[in-house]
Amino acid sequence: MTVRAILTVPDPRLKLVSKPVAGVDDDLRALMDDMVETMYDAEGIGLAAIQIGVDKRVIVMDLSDTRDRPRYFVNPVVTPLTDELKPYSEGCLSVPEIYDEVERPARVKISYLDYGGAPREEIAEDLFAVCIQHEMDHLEGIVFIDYLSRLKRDRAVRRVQKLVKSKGEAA
Ligand code: K1U
Ligand code: ZN
Repeated sequence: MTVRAILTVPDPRLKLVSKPVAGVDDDLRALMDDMVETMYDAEGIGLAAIQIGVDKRVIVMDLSDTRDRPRYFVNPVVTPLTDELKPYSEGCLSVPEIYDEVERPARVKISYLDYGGAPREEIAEDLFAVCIQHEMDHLEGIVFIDYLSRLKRDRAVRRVQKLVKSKGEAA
């Protein structure tokens, strides 16, 4: 398993709409293994394939305290089950050190293929609902700062560029 580089804003690849995968095979499982390794290394709770530059509709997530329960969502489809919107202060590994509130449906249904390629359906609430909708947005080329005002978004991008530059210089 390999830790891959995570793209940060304003990388244009983060705007791509990811493509459905034909099915789950060993190559796709190797990609998902790398994604989980990358998510753990970055101390995130979720990751979409496009964040490591791969435009496939694949998401990994681990919401456990023990960081040993990875979950895999291939070709996910999310359907809101309520009009109730809940705010949450979101973060993103592609927008490091920036947090801001986004409102999303509080309860959703997720249909997807799992690590073994089996079709699954489940209901998500709370942080699970927030995270899967945030990751689904990545598959559509949307980053959470796109929901903020232009002023906030531009400021976030500038801060990330400065952070990435300073880390590059220190390396
Ligand atoms: O997509 C990503 O970059 C992963 C992102 C997932 C996410 C976190 C919080 C709300 C929505 C989506 C992260 O893992 S950000 C870093 C993080 O671990 C975190 C941030 C805020 C709350 C909980 C966790
Ligand atoms: Zn994100």
